[in-house]
Amino acid sequence: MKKVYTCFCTDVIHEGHLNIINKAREYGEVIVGVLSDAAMIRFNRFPIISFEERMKMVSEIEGVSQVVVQEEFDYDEVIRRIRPDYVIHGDNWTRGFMKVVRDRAEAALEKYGGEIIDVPYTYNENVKRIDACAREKARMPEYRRKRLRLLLPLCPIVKAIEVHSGLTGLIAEKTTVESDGKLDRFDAMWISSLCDSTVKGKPDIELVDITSRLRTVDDIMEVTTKPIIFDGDTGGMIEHFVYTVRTLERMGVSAIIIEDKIGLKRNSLFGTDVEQTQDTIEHFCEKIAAGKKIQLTDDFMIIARIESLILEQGMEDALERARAYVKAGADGIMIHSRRKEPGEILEFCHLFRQEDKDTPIVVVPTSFNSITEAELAEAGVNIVIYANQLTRSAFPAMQQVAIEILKNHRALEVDERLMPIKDIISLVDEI
Ligand code: SPV
Ligand code: MG
Repeated sequence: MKKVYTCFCTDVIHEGHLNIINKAREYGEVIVGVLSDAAMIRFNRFPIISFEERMKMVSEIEGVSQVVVQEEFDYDEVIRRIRPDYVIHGDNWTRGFMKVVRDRAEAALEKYGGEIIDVPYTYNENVKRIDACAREKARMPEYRRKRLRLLLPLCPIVKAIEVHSGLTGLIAEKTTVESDGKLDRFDAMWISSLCDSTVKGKPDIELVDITSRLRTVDDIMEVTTKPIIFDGDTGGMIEHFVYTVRTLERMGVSAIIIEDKIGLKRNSLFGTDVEQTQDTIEHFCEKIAAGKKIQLTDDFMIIARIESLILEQGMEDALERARAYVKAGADGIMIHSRRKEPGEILEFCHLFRQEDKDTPIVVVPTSFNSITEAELAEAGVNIVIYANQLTRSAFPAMQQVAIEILKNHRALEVDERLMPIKDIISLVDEI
């Protein structure tokens, strides 16, 4: 009997899945792969029920003769392992980012004469509703909050990009590329104080108040599912910080990063060009501990950001602070630098990792931007944040268009560079 393989990446079996099974049965014995939690978490189909429950659910479908685990989003490994004669899938994978997965499966099958069967994708009202329901659940605070913690051990390095609106949130959520024959996406989002302030035309000095910052968080949350890392600036007064932690945790934000500065905060990239004061170790530890104590779940992370290198206080000061902040309960350490070369960041990572193998390290390579994700991962970094690139790319593009409209007294000349009207009006999905 021929072997027919399909993979389910779902929490609910609907008629589309049954249709695939029935079609598969016409070709031979049906083997269904259940996508692992790790692959589901990374590729945005956040599992709502456990892996064991999904295995059981699939094994109970009539006509399924075997259930196996598919570890990777890609089919290569599972094809090599079970050598199916056919791989059957909805034809939705002939388009969009899934096409890469299909092409790779096809290449793996071709090696021994296996074939792909594309079945017309079932997309009726009922299936749409079930799909929307699963997507909505993934947006709920209890699911999205823990996603950063879950991702950390699963990713070689968690990649976060700056977002400051629903639209930039959608870019972070949806952008997918094929790189080195594999799909790649951002894993998380960073709500930068610099960009959240800049888009409001305000300086990055903790002037945009927390109510306004939370409004931005809410706009982003409404249209995304990826975990959010919130730039909490200094965290403010301890008495206020505990309220911020509670609110962010309740909303479903995954982490806050607070920096060890006090008084009027200026952006770190000014370094010592402006007056900035570093907090004492004791006071900052008190803030971290107060935040940890107030949390209601184990999901939310408080990450301590060390400004010693920015403020030229030396490596030993940075390490001493890292030790103290971890002891006070910090769930991660962010080390920042404004040097062009990554030397001091790598040195910190090397020394910190000698004494602490586990605490996640976060870096923001804005200045030292030649370093690659692989090099950072190799140095023991767990989260890389691209902290301001979307804002910095949008502003010059908008400014140039404004200049040219003024120069030409009309918009014809800029039109070529603009997104077509038909694309912008359908950019955002309606619910
Ligand atoms: C931000 O993005 O607001 C940051 C990172 O805090 S930096 O601008 O490099 O200080
Ligand atoms: Mg900031």
